[in-house]
Amino acid sequence: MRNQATGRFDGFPADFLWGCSTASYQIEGGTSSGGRGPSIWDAFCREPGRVLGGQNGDFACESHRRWPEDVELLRELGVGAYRFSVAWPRIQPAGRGKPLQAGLDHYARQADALLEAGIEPWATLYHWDLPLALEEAGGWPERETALRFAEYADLCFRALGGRVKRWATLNEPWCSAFLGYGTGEHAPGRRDRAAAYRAAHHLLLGHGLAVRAFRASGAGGEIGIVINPATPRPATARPEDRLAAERASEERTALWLGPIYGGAYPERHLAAQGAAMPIEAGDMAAVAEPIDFVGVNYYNEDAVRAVPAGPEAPEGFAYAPTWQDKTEMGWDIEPRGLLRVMSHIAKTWSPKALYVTENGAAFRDEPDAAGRIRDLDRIAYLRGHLAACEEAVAEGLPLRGYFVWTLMDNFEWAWGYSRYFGLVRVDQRTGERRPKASFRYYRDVVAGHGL
Ligand code: IFM
Repeated sequence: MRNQATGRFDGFPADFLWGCSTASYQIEGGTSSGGRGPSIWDAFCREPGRVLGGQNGDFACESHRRWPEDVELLRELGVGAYRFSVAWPRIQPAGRGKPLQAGLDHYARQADALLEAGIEPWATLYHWDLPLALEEAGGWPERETALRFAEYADLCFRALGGRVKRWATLNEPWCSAFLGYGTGEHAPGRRDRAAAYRAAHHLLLGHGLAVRAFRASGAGGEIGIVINPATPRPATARPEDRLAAERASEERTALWLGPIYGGAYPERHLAAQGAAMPIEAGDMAAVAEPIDFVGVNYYNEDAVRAVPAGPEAPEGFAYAPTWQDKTEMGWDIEPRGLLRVMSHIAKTWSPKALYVTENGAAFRDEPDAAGRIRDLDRIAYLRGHLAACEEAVAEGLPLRGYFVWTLMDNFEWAWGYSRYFGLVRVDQRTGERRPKASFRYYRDVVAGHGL
């Protein structure tokens, strides 16, 4: 809040939530335990050349077995919330039908332990591990997948709703649609831009139907969606670059929040891309079911300039070189971009609440002679982004919480185990967890309720 007398930031509101995020396939391992069925990531990892070093999530951080250790780490960190995802193939191995009790029990036990530790469980229903059987039936480009997702979500609300009070339907549906079906960098690895747009619509439809099921279940609590929006800045102050920057944000931002809040897709974007959405009667009303919050996953900000529209640049923009330092992912470090993207969302769609549901950075993390990791670059990254959160709150944006990505080093998708985002190092051979300096830094932030 901003102090009325001094005009300065006066601290985060008392109920501001500090948390940490993870995702099922990235940490759980135990891919055939408890009757879990195969997911698109299990299959994708086995295709040569898809994942660096041919690695996979079979072992990961072994959290399916070692989750009590994770809860202990979270307790030590002092966070108020833990955002994890439910693996759909643990609940419905083939993506449909009767739920597996072992799968539901697993998440119920974890949620109970979190509650007992004073940590609120935040469950994401879909963080990319689609049951393989559904992909074999066509995957997200098919409407059926949206219907199956809503059914699975309903099972989760009814079984876990007494314990879990905050739900996110999807994590970064842009990645599921465009990296999964457009560029093929992610599972299932298809390269078909038209299919990516069909997937986008069905992801949103699944989201909306799940929100409806949540309200009907009477579970109580809140539900929202987690996106990875982008508002690239114009490379220069030229009006054409400003317009190019606006166009460049649509695929990551308005394509998702436009239908959710306004019931319509950004027509200019669809026309420029020659994309057609497979909309059926009633779909847009379902997609626009009111939600309680928008989760913002933010890592970096790009700069764009206007170029002549053509096959390589259908929307007439291109990414421009920048001056910023980069993380190990090659992503620009630009904390103020977090403020800009949240301001844009707040001004354009007025969500009831915003949460930073992921923010963090990959660095090399070389241990010193004693095996300690003094990851000062990660600490600087977090400090910069927390300062942007302070500013967001001071400006009156409805920012209600912040979650670090991520608790521990894990399977970074197509990068395998080569990119470390964790506050805790995980020994890939033994699964042993060892907190880094950034873990202690974030513990201080949480203890001091801010920077
Ligand atoms: O690891 C991912 C996560 O699964 C989704 N958001 C971005 C993270 C870093 O790439």
